[in-house]
Amino acid sequence: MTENISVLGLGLMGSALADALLSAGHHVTVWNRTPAKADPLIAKGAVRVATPAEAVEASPLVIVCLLDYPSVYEVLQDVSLAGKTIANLTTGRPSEAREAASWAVERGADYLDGGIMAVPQMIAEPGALILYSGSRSAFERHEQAFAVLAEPRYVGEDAGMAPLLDLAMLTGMYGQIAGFLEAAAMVASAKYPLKEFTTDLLIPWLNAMAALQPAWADKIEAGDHSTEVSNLEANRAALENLVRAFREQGVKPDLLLPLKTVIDQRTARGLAHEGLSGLVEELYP
Ligand code: FVH
Repeated sequence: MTENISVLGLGLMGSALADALLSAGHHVTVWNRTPAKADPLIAKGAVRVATPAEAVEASPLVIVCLLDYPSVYEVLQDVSLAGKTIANLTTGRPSEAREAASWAVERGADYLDGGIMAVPQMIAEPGALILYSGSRSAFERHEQAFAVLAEPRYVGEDAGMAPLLDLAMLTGMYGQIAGFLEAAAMVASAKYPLKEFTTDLLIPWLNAMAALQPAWADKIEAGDHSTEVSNLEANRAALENLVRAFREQGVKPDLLLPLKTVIDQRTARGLAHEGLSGLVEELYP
């Protein structure tokens, strides 16, 4: 079904979202602080308006994709939002999303927050995911339009949940990148072919290890950190060995050291018999 949809913010991501909506046949109205960024979209049939108020007025669904939350308030502060659905896909913290939800609801809008798990080039391609939280009825009303952009996944009424899960996924990604970079430094220091190591050895190993994580999740939820795989004492020794090996190889183990610190901390509490899943308990103040 063709919908009228407005997009506020035509940076790299906002432009990709508007482009996907146009390609799917929707009537797209666009606004951007720097108007010229709309030119390629106008050539594809989008309607450019001069103010955010005109953009909001034009459509029941308003997708916002700006730099940050302060810019969202700057753009929408004097605009009537009554009766509109605001889908704010700007990246932010859970607290910012909850605040924005209250702010929008006070002004008579339905509010959805979103976490985009994709880069602009992935929009409308398989593998792209957007998490949504906030008004369930707004999500259900516009789910088909959202599906044009990426797989839409609704994660709950708490508007903060999509950004929270977005940040958690990024955390997993950065952990994986940190592990890769340390491993790469070690392998390169020995002049072993890095690409071959990465594809033939590291990736299959990481995939095998990732397959254990659902069982760890069960343990964390149950507060049961018993293990029949390898306890913290063994992992403490393994990390000690790794750190020494890195230094002997002339590589700094800086991305690995925080993990060793937390293992040492947990072990010092007399919990060396536990598995690695118990480390999560050390992360709450
Ligand atoms: N690009 C990506 O890969 C990531 C993927 C995950 C999600 N992020 C988030 O998406 C938001 C927008 O990101 P972007 O890539 O489109 O960013 P830019 O190309 O830098 O565009 C920024 C837009 O925001 C406008 N803007 C900035 N400040 C203001 C302001 N004070 N008032 C009005 N508009 C403002 C800017 O306008 P202009 O500079 O073109 O005039 C752009 O439209 C972001 O939250 C990412 O974290 C993308």
